Amino acid sequence: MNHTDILSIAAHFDLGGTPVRIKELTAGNINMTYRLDMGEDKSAPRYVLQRINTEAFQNPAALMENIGRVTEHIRRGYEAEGIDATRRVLSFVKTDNGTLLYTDESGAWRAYRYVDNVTAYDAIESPAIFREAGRGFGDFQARLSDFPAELLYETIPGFHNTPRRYEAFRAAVNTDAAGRTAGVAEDIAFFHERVSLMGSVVTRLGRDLPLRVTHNDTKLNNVLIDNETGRALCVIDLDTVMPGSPLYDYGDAVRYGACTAAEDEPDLTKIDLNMELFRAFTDGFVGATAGGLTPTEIRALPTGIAVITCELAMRFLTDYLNGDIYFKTNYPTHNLVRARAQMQLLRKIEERMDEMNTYVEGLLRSSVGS
Ligand code: GN1
Ligand code: MG
Repeated sequence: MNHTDILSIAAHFDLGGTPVRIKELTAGNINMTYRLDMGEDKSAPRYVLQRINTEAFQNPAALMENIGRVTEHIRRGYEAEGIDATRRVLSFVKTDNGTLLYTDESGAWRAYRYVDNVTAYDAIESPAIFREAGRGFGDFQARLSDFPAELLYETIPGFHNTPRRYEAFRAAVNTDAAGRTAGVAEDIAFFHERVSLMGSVVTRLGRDLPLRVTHNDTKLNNVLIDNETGRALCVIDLDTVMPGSPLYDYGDAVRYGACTAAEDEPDLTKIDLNMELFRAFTDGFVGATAGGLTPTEIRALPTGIAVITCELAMRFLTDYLNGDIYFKTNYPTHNLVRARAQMQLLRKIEERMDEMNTYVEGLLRSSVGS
């Protein structure tokens, strides 16, 4: 999108002026995102303007209703505790028709206040930061524990229904839309060998694992860390807040943040799971949910890491087979490279499963003893 187009979209939001600078933010794999600076001065307000990917999210109006409700719930929770919520929860801006969504032929757009003086880490710099990230996502979970789930529209049906993702994967293999299956037979077999893992959370949901309102996309850069205090401040990217399992939130964060390499690292020898980071995040997350997780959920946390890593690896390979229609890619084999990196990470996770299970058992024992 060019500068003039962005300005004309921004004009439909109640920003109190015209942006003096526009900067594209490229961290996400789904939506298009711009930062709008409303003045040269450092104290001038900044906003984020974002085009919702309507291939991924088919009902952006319902999605924005979810987000309006969830942010309002979190804001009221802080206020009830006498805590200023301004930088702790995203604040969306109304459009000229009074809703949170502006739609035209270029797409579906929303805007929110940019949170200043924070860092969204793409990679982990210290266990202390990752512990904070755990605290941030755990706290988010706790704050939504009394949110009425039935008010939420399912923005991507079956988003973390891993067995259903497997069916979509099998369909992609059978259709072979991009003519790519022949080159990846071994990669395909990897997932057929892990069918039982895929159902190991979903089949228990609503039985011994409770269904809760969860974030569902807990990459490290979706929790903002305050530059001054070093504390987790605000959880962002609320598109997939839906009923789900905290095991997926926890698992996705560890998958991404505790990996020793980038999500799309081509050199598989660099990929492992850093156990110090695993422990730091686990402590932060479990502590912040404030007793909100059952012992059965805590015991299943390591399984959550394995299942979500398998799911995402399979989603990347599915998209590669479909001809790269879902995730943004930077080069032709990008989705395949991502899939293989996540498959390698899963192998490492599988090797470390006993060690992780022992750790969470220890946490359970120490919380019973305390
Ligand atoms: C997508 O856009 P982003 O980076 O927040 C995806 C997640 C994946 C992630 C992998 C709605 O998230 O599920 O884990 O890419 N979000 C959606 O990088 O599909
Ligand atoms: Mg996202």
